[in-house]
Amino acid sequence: MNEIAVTVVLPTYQEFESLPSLIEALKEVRAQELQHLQLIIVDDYSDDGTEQLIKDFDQEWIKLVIRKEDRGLSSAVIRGLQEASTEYCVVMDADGSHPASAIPAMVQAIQEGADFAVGSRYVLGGTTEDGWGMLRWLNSKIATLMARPFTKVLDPMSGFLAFRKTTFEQAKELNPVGYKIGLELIVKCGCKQVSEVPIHFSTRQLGQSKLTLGVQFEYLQHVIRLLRYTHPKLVSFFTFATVGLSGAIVYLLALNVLTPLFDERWEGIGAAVWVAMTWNFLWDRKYAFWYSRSNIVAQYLGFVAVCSVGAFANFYITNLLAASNAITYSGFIGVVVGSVIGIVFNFLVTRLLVFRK
Ligand SMILES: Nc1nc2c(ncn2[C@@H]2O[C@H](COP(=O)(O)OP(=O)(O)O)[C@@H](O)[C@H]2O)c(=O)[nH]1
Ligand SMILES: [Mg+2]
Repeated sequence: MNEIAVTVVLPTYQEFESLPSLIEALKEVRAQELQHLQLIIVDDYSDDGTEQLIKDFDQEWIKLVIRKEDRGLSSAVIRGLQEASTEYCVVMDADGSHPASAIPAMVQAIQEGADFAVGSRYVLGGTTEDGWGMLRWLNSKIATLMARPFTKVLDPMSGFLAFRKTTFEQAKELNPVGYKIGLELIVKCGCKQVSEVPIHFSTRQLGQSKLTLGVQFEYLQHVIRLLRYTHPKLVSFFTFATVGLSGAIVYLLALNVLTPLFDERWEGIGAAVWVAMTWNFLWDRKYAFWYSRSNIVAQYLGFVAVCSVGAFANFYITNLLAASNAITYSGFIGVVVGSVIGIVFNFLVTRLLVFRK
């Protein structure tokens, strides 16, 4: 393996205490197996002595990039990868969780045909150090489950990664927001064959974890973004249907509030139809057709025109039944009929004509 050139990208934020032992471990890997190993540390201006520490090490194979403007784990990783000029790249955490000794096996997995390798806790032979609380464990399990639609990898949450630089360069629409850069790369680089190399995942000994509640919320947004990327039509339709359901409830509420305010019943029903239609438009534009950002007024008029068939059926039936029934009951039948007529037609036609890319 000695001829292989590998760059290890290490994102750091206040890892002054953990860095020395990791650098020693990487030195060992260099001495034993990968003599051309390079290290790029991307530090987000920790200002904790990291800069002096690396200066004191004074090794030509170690490069320190200090970012003063940008922040965040994923964008730091991307920055490091952009700076790498070797055939192979490895990404790992600085806190000692990831054993440097697994790097050669991960690179070898790529050489043997995998597109991507992850250091895995959950594949046969992988282990996690004791001491994870119930909550952290459950958290990790749920997060892993949520990654299921994108990859069959058992440990998709891993931040210990290896791949060819050319694989990274294939990435489409990389979004550096969020913590799970491994998952992002597997999806956006279109990696089919992901190899899992068993590792022992150690608990951080020094310094603080940066995994906060905010980070977990970001993960939820990340999963939605990835779903939009991999299954855009399905996400659109599912969201459109959900908004439609909420619109039906809004319609029934509006009927009860508005009909008593008008002299004629049909006026109140018309107003409720209009309220529900506008409600649907605003949420559909924001979430079901997130990618379509043309003129909102033109889109609104188009939306109203397309939805008018179902909306009119709803209006007509509600008005007809309301002559002999309670308004909520009449409205319910009306909105069900209107929705059945509208759901597929409105979705397809607004998607095609109103909410274009
Ligand atoms: N450059 C940079 N590195 C970060 C940032 N947040 C976390 N890291 C690094 O990413 C790695 C994983 O972070 P860690 O806090 O251990 O997360 P955990 O293992 O999920 O608890 C460590 O090397 C951190 O120093 C950040 O905002 N910028
Ligand atoms: Mg950690």
